[in-house]
Amino acid sequence: MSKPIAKDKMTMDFEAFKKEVLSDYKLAYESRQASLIGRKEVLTGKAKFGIFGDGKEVAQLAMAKAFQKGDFRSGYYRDQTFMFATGMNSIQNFFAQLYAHTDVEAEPNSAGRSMNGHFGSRLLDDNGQWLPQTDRYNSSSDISPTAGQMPRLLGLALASKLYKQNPELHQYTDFSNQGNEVAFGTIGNASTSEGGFWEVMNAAGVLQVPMVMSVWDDAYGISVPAKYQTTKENISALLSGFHTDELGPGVDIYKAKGWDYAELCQVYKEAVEHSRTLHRPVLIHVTEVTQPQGHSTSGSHERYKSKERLQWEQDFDCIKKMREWMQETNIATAQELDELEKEATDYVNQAKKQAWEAYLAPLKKDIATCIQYLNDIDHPSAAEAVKTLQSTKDAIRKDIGMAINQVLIATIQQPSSERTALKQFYEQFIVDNFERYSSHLHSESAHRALNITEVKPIYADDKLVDGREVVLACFDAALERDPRVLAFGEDVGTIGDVNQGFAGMQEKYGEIRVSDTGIRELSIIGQGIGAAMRGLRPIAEIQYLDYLLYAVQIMSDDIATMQYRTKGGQKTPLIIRTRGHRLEGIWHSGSPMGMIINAVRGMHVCVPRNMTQAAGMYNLLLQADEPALVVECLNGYRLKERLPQNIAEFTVPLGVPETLQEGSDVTIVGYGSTLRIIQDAMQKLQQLDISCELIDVQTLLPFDVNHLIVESLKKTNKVVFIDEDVPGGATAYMMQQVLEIQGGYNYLDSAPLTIAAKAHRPAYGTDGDYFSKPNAEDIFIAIYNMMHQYHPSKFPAW
Ligand SMILES: Cc1ncc(C[n+]2csc(CCOP(=O)(O)OP(=O)(O)O)c2C)c(N)n1
Ligand SMILES: [Mg+2]
Repeated sequence: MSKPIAKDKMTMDFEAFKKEVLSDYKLAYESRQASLIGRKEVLTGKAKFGIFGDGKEVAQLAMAKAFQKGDFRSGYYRDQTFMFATGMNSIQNFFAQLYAHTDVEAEPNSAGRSMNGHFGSRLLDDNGQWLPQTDRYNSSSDISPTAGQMPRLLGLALASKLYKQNPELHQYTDFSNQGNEVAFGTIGNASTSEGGFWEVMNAAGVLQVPMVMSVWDDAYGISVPAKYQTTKENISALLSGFHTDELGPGVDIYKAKGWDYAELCQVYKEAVEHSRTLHRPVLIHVTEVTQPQGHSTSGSHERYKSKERLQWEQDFDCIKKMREWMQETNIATAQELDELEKEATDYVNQAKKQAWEAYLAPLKKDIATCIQYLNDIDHPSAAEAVKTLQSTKDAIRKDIGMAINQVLIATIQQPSSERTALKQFYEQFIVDNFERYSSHLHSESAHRALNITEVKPIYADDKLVDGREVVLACFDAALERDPRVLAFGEDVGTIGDVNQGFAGMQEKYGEIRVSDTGIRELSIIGQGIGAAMRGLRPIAEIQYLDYLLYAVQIMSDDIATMQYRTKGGQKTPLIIRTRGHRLEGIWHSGSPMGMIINAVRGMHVCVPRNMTQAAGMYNLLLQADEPALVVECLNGYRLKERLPQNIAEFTVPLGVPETLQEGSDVTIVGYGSTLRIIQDAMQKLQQLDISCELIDVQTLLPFDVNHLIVESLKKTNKVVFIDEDVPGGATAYMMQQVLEIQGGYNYLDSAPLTIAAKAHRPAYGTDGDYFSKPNAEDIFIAIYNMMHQYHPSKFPAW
């Protein structure tokens, strides 16, 4: 009796299996068509640049099968098939991105801001609040720097470990099902040459996190073959020492061929299950991958690939091989497949057409409106502009901007109500395009940092403690209050950081929340980025400001662009803590603030002068949903401060300078450790009856949002900007803000001045420091000379 049932079941299973395989094949074929057609769209001028996932289709089908709801992807520009297979992108979305359609519904990855192939899912709702993650597939948003996806990937995987191992986090079911989620990384073979790849693989092995790293190995990185990229031309062979063995758990290595559907499905199933259940990182080396159209639309691969290689790529094309396999195993006939391919091609052409029409529709509307305004203007330039707009094929917004501007210039001497109407239309056009192309540099949610209210510190008595005890009390309160808060970095765990700001915290809150990391600044920050994207509140510590440079790349490329490049679709409210400005020597007393603030627009940069201000900023940032860097003063931990009674609640608002001393002759603007040196100089100046007003900017980004500094200039009519950065660094930035943005030049009676460190790094020793950085004597002389020039009879030459 059981036999026929089994046979039926087999037949049913076969039918289901066939259906699944055919549906996979169809999707792979559609994806291939999207690549082929996409390239044509670029070459015919409808899109500017194209980079496609052809050759990588079949492996991505297998990866998608193992991808579950709640999981995350952190990948790169070849992953279109995976995005289609998981439904995170449609083919129409794909073309919308190719055309740079700025509508977020049409192009959910980046609202037209990123070039094609830069994927990402919407993690936030329209108000910037987290959407649930466990009920859907998730992809972090791609960036172009090769291996730039790696640091973030580590954090996405680490979050699962944190959610699993800390029972207090089990309540956050929108973010994790007790840590059951896997973070999937993808990377090209050549990009594994980057340091960040190796750093993250090692860190993943140390941390033992559920991370599945796929390498799409097509043996090239643009034109450069594997022999110049990878020792022995084999990344999995190189990584074999990472494999779990008798020495301990590591990163388990799998291999599969990029054209072998059955093998890929099997390997992905096994590897992902292994990673998910054991929380073990794995790497899947997908070999024998091709690039049918070469690297991108920028050039052809015939220039650098041999005839043999090109022939091999044709023979081992994954779609061709999958088709052959389906025929050989009687899954489908040639006729069935031909039909399916035709359907797929039609479908893609249709999607392309719809995407193009949807992209053009608002443009056409804007052009029609613009023409209406132009037609109202009685001037030859307007008729000319209309003609140009009408004859330009697929005119874009740039054409509108140029046309209107041209007419406004030509009619500048002929005011009319029609010209005013055109000008108003132009002004609205600028506003609309600001929204399209420049919104969301920062969070625009209700929780943005500038929305968090100030709570002043309250003091019970005048008792003084070491500065480090103030930040320690603040961190203790934060860890106590919110299980999502965690801190990590070099020496942060056992000893509670090199300056004891976390002393005893690991003992109190456990290793899962306060932990030591390896010496790997880039991935410490990456750990924070990914964890913050999954709803946690990490404080990632970089031991000294001088070593932040290792992480500035990822801060700049990933953190600072995240809100912007997704038009508010993703955020990473990570706090980076470090200390700088002053200790000893070339690599322990740097203050490269100009470099930093210019690299991380999109983040906040706080420069608290003491530990109380720092604590107030941490308290504020922990309530906000934005990423920030806090640079504490290295020489401030043992200086005495009062401990606020409301250490857990008080906040220091961002972008609000504080006047530390009032004065009438000169306004001095500075921050951080330098303020104490300035105060020394001010005492000397006071002896000669020069009264200085000292302002601490407190945060460089944002900078004096209420324009308080210019109010001081109105009184003193003179201004000096002082810090320990190189000349023309952050002092130049502060000067631009005050003189240009705040209109401070209107109130000046003498040339503005910047006083900075020497252009070199600070030399070692007390004298090295004295002659490298602005000292009280330098500051005195510079300001005295300013006063001499202003009033030579009262202040004779120095
Ligand atoms: C840091 C950085 N350097 C250089 C580039 C330019 N670039 C873009 S893709 C690429 C080659 C990447 O090759 P591979 O990792 O093998 O990926 P594939 O394109 O072959 O899939 C290069 C050099 C870049 N985007 N980022
Ligand atoms: Mg490659």
